[in-house]
Amino acid sequence: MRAVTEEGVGERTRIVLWGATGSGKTTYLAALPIAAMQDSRQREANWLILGTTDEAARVLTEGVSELATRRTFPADTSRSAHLSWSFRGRERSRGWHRRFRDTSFVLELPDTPGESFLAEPESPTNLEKTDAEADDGVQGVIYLFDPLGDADREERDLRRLVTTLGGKGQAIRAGDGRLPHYVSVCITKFDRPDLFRPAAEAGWVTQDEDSGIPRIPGPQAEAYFHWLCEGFRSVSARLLRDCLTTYFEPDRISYYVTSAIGFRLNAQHGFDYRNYANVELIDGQPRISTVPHPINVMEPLTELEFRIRTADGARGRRRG
Ligand SMILES: Nc1nc2c(ncn2[C@@H]2O[C@H](COP(=O)(O)OP(=O)(O)O)[C@@H](O)[C@H]2O)c(=O)[nH]1
Ligand SMILES: [Mg+2]
Repeated sequence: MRAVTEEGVGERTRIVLWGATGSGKTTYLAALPIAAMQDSRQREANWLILGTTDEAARVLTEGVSELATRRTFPADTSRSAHLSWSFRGRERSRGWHRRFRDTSFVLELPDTPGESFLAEPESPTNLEKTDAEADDGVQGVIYLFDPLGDADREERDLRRLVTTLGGKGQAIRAGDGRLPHYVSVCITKFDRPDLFRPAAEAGWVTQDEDSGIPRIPGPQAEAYFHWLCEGFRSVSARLLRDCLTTYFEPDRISYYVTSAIGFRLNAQHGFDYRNYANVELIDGQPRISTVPHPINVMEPLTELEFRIRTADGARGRRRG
């Protein structure tokens, strides 16, 4: 993968990747090129993903080889500088006609100085210091929510996103004057048995006709998110859910049930309910059992870009 510094990046749709420490950001990034290849096969799309700096290019290539070749999770990147990746693609347009369109956008991982989860919620973070830069021109958010994560920390982290996007004043004014950004909420780690089993038992899961690979279809993903927040775990994430719908327009939020690595599949690439856990411990280290088959990794991103681009006058309003 080549590292380039692209010109004109500021003119393209800007999307930030956000989520508390451990929610799965680095793993999601590493799965993106793999998901892009899947997308190429399934939708005749064609994607080129480039790091906009050497460091960003390195994070991407190393992530992919860790996930796909070494079958381990990418190393901790919680102390990284602001990184961004440029996406250029040719995809088949939605609808019955066979047309292709070129698309391009930038995905950014904001400065995460230690993602200081030990810091007091009130203490200023470096993220807040960069408010002005971070807000400027960002139109979309990929927000990763780990249902098994620490709900309090996740809520704090979501508030930081609101502050970063809107500046302190706007965050406080919110209420009815919500932030204009489009959001894809990705509920991560769907493959984990401690998440998948209860979801299946509660009737959320359906299976793909051909492969049998489990999914929670788009229209149910939002209800599933609410179900998770209502106390799927001992600590409820209701505050987090309320924060999301208070500060963002509910009709600009889409929900996806995501797994960066997918389920363990059998030799026929099918799903087996008796043996689907895709992470095993080998010498005490987690190892991914079968080649990753990401679930809902590209979709939240390409559909977010599509929603932003087709929103009537959205760009004009933001720029104006
Ligand atoms: N089973 C499973 N575990 C995941 C997945 N994504 C992340 N993880 C786990 O969550 C940990 C933290 O993920 P990471 O991407 O480093 O989170 P970050 O701190 O937001 O960058 C990883 O080391 C994995 O153990 C996934 O799709 N499936
Ligand atoms: Mg990370």
